[in-house]
Amino acid sequence: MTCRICGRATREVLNLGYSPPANALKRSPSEDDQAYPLVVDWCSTCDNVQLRETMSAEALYRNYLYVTPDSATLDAHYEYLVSYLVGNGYLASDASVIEPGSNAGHFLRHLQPKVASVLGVDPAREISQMANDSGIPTITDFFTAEVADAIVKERGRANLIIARHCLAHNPSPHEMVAAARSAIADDGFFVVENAYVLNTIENGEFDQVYHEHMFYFSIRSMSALLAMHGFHLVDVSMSLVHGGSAIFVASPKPLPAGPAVQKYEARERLFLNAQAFDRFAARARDVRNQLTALVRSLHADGMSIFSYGATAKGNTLLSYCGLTSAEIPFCVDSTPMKQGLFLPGSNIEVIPEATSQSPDYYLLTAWNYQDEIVGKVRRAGNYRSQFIVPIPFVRIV
Ligand code: JHZ
Repeated sequence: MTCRICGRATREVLNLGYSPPANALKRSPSEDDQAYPLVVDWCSTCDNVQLRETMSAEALYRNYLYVTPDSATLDAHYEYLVSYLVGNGYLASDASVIEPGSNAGHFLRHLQPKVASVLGVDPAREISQMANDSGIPTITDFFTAEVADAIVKERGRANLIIARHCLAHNPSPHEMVAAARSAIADDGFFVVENAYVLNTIENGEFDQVYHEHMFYFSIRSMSALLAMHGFHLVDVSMSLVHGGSAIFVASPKPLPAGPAVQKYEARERLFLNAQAFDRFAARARDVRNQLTALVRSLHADGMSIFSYGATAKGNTLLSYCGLTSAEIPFCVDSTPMKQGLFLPGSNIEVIPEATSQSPDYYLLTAWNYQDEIVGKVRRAGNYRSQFIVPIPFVRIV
């Protein structure tokens, strides 16, 4: 294929076979699953890592089930993010802020008391309604050029546009970046937060590959994308959230790239290469072999195993490993919209945290909240269940 950013030829670096879309949970295990390929390609010209075959954003997000969880880990991240943006002069108290992909408005709720105005834009019908109902004004749509124009006509240009974990989620990131360029004030900033490719690869997080994650951005691919739409990458900050995420800061003004951009770009030149991708693919196979052997032997010994977190990445993990309700009958998850449904492919039933008995083991499919979830389970009085943590390597804690 050709690169969706720079148009040059790409090469395959990971093939996880076919998997159903992660958030296509079902009302009944007898419903059919539609599975699509999960093949990752790398463009060595601009270092863009991308899904070869993409699904339409319309199919993935209009009736979406991922609601940002209430989480101490995320609250701490929002605190950090705001202090980073304010401390570096990217966000002022009189700012008007737009957040594409705002989900139920968790981040904007955090920001609202600290700025002049907030506006969410999210295509998920039910979830954007939840945001509006809770006092976060939200337009139910994708952040396109037309939507951006309408916003500018009504409210003027924004001082900050912040796209958290959504720019990589669309077959054409050009559309959102172009919309941001037309809606940003001349002295404003466009901030993108996404899983960072070096963390994904170096931590062996192959389960971050699912149909919603169409891009795995690097400094170089992000700079190339931004430059095509008149933005300059000026800063980057790294966060541990979601397995390791980059916060990219761009300006329409030709400001010089700061030292952090140069530092991480230099790291990428050293570590983002064909050998790194080979190791990444080998680690995926190792996790599959070890996890399936462990779960099947525990199951054969009569141990009960539930999964914890009906995550998108958990779906990739279960699907690639071929684990199903035969070994893992229940998945515990705090999201009311997911409860009572069945995970696609594996047919595992999602149950609320409160109704979970104490299985012998939890497979922690939400491994990015390990401390928070283990702490929550212990505080609820369950000292019995052990946790199988699959990433970065299979272990029992
Ligand atoms: P979580 C989603 O991925 C989808 P997922 C999306 N594509 C993306 O990019 C990333 O987020 C950022 C549950 N939970 O955040 C709630 C508990 O049950 O890892 C969630 O369903 N108890 C937009 O789905 C899931 O785990 C808890 O105490 O991989 C976490 O999903 C906590 C903290 C969470 O993202």
